[in-house]
Amino acid sequence: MHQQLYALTAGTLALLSLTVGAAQSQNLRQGFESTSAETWAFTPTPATYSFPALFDIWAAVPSVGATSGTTSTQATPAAGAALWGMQDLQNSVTNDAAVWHFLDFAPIALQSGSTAANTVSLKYFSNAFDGPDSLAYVVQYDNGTDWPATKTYVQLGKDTRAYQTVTVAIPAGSTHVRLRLAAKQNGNDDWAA
Ligand SMILES: [Ca+2]
Ligand SMILES: [Ca+2]
Repeated sequence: MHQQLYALTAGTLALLSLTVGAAQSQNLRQGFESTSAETWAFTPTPATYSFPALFDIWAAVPSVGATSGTTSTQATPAAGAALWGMQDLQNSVTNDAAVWHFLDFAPIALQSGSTAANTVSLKYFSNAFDGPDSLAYVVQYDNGTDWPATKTYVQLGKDTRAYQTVTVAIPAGSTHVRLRLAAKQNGNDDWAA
């Protein structure tokens, strides 16, 4: 009775997963481990990249950032060995433009009855996002491919230094659910999972 669509994002977002307590319930997840257990398909835009020497990361990685005194905390996976790292997203890949980066999680056809997934959850971590930086998400309940304007998204914490869990209830009667995570951020000294 506690079916949960669980998105666990590491990185700014760390991982996404859909989990449930009861047997036979609908349960999908994505923790960026590149295993068959990661059942919620996603698409990154722009395509993934990782240039650790430049601190430019938009990829599944073991960690992101570095702990430094009281000002910064490295993000390590909330579970497993990988997280989705986000660091200095304004870089040579983006022609030094501050462009939105998206992780789009594919529409999931919801089962009917008591086995249907009824929540979407995600875990995220942020370190020292400043004024112009943003980490946000939106959930849609259809089988579509377009998304609302980014200004309407739910904003996430800018400097959590620990994983936070967001859980969204899926409205009764929904046929599908899909999730978009959005990040716009610059600087080597801020990151997210
Ligand atoms: Ca950089
Ligand atoms: Ca920044």
